[in-house]
Amino acid sequence: MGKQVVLLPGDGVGKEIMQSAKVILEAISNEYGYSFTFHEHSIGGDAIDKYGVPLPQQTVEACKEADAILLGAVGGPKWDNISAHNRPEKGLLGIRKEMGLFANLRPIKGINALLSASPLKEEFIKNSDILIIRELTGGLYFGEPSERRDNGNSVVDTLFYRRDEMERIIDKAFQQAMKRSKHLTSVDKANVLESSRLWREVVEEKRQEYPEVEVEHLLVDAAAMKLITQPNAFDVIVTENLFGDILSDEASVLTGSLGMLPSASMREDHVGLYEPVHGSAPDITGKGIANPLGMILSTAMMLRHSFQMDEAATEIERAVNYVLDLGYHTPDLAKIGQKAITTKEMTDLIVDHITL
Ligand code: GGG
Repeated sequence: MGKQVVLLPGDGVGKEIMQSAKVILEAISNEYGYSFTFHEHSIGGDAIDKYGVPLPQQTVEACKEADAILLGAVGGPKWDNISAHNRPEKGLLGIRKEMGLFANLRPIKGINALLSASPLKEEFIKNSDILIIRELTGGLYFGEPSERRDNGNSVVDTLFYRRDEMERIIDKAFQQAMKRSKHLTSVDKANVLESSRLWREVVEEKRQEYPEVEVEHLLVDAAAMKLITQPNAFDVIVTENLFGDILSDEASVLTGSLGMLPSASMREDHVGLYEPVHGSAPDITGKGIANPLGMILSTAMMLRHSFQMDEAATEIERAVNYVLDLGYHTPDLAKIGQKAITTKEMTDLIVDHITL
């Protein structure tokens, strides 16, 4: 029957890069004999236009039956004036919550061919290899109440976490640190926030179970600075939802473009949701020039984490690096010098270089 993959293209460039993911999976299927069945569903602004809500019930049901989910991007100016509880982003937050996907893994690796695309000095970013683990279903993005008060003149958002929500993400981070260089940086704002003080307590408790892991606590402001001045000082970073969202976008400068970053949203089993870190990029939507590599690398993460197709995943990553080494790039990576190519051209080149 093959692997059942739900595709949620979403909005803006999400639709364009999802096409790239499909083409790559078809190439993998041809080369390796795997079988994938695609089930396309609506989310975000696209779902608001079609069904009046950002996360229709049929999308949730399809995702719950899937072996894995690929998502493009959600949001865009078209839906800016919609009520806060019905925005496109609520679709994305909602599916993460519905599926219990509490751990967002965001690998950030300096790519040799793109060193000159980064505004940072090459010697800082060369060989950088960081895994940011972001808590994904709690914190400010989900806390209630979250509302305007006083005729819109005051506002409340709620930062709420239960201890067990902290324990499971911090445990996941220790597990990942054990598989890598056994160095874990926990990022918080413990000098100000009560939630961060509980976070630190939980990290200190958990580290007793992983005595081999060296643990460092950093305040988020210091971490933000160190990430771009000393990226090689990091290996695995674990942090709560909002800090992780911001720090991983910041870390994208290490790779030259936000368009390069993949992500995996996981729970305890193998089911996961895979999406590029970037959003719907309304400024370039419809031009056919979006960088598909964050989406393609997310597809590789799906093959590895959900389907244990490690060889195929590694082959996609190798093909991406090879094509970049040849000097091809999309316009977001324009600093590397040669003529920029389109989303489709980049995708086709990767396909051409995928071999068994
Ligand atoms: N592919 C990522 C995406 O669409 N991002 C838009 C967004 O809603 N981001 C908020 C978040 O990731 O929590």
